[in-house]
Amino acid sequence: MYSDKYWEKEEIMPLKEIEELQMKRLRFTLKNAYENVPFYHRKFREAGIKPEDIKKREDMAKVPLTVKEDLRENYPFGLFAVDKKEIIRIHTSSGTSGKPKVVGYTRDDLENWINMVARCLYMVGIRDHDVFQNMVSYTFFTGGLGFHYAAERIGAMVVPSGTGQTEKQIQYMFDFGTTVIHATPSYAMHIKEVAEGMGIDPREIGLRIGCFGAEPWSDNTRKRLEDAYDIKAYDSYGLSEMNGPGVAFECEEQYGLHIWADHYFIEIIDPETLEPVSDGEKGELVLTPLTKQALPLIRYRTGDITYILDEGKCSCGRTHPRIHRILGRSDDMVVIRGINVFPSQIEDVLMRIPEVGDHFQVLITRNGSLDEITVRVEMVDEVFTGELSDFQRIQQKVQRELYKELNLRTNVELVEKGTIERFKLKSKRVIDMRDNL
Ligand code: DLL
Repeated sequence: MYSDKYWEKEEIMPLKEIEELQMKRLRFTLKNAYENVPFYHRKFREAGIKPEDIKKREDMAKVPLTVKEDLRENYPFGLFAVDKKEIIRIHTSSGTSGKPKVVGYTRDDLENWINMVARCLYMVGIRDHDVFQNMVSYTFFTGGLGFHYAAERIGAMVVPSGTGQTEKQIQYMFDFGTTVIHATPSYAMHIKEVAEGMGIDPREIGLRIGCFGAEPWSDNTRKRLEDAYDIKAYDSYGLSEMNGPGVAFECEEQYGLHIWADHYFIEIIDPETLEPVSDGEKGELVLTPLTKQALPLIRYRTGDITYILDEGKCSCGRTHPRIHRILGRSDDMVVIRGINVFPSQIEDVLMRIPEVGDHFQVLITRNGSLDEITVRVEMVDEVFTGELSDFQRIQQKVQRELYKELNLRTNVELVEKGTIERFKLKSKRVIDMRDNL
């Protein structure tokens, strides 16, 4: 611990010093990749560049990008820069198809990662007196062990409960005096529902803080979670290829996520042209780890869409830039009748309508040559009168609100509570049936 307020001194380093440190560390990463990963040696040669050609930030645009497919093609360890005996842990991340992406860590990598996540937890006020219930998968998913070791490092008491057995999880929260929960936002919604089914008001548990991430969610979902549990809910962002969680995290201001610029070189590019966007513009986040020994991915395309908030220094005192919460993944985006739609936009609209319950599903079909989008939502019990006129009123309201946000006509289906699938890890809310028709 650096002081009462910060976990590490780097969190409040003057921006200029961070930038100098970035360039110094970038040289290490580029050299590590070029000298120790044949894939990068070849790519750099083909592009006619050497690590020493990258002297200033702007020079990075000359360096070839790395994509998820590169990891799959070099499965399992082809992009590692160190001997296998230096690797002390691996994790994997599976996409929708094909081989998983395998990521590896040296002892120093793990040490850095633990401290990065500890930084995030300390930043939102988690201390050694807290009881931290870690309700995500502990196996290949980086969220389990990533948070586990960081919370231990802070000195909190960790409850490694994983996912599932939801009723027991709720009982443990009471028995162990849990004060902090970590879950995906969709599982947190599900836990709330299960608690209510047990006749428990989740506000009685005595929680203070919720850390939620690993999938897109919205500000209106945050409000629902904060109200339901009487907590402050923080957005947590990361990806296995960049260690896992701990890449970016909200501070107590809850206004954008600080992204740790001493460990990651940050770029935002236009996903179509692949050129850097202008400052503050929306685009795909591209990251280069600056301290990673085992897996120095260069200009890695995360697929995640966001932008840098240009708000000057944060009142929490941390100097690292802030990104807007992830708007969606470029591969999650659906194009309906020419309009781009992210599931998180739909979620944001639905979660601010009080009559709408916590779960929804989006079905995309094709009727002749026309795309149709159907949003299925559950209603909250209190408004479920069974009267047809109430049904129609709510249906039209949801349709109207969605139209205002998306500029798109949608079919809205109101369904009974419990009809829509619940998720324990990442949710899958969009079912695109156009390819199967
Ligand atoms: O999801 C790491 C993680 C664990 C993050 C626990 C936060 C908490 P992967 O399974 O490799 O790693 O998935 C990474 O999930 O590229 C995003 O598309 C998405 N994602 C992660 N966090 C957020 C978030 C972990 N806060 C992929 N908001 C990323 C939106 C997120 N999307």
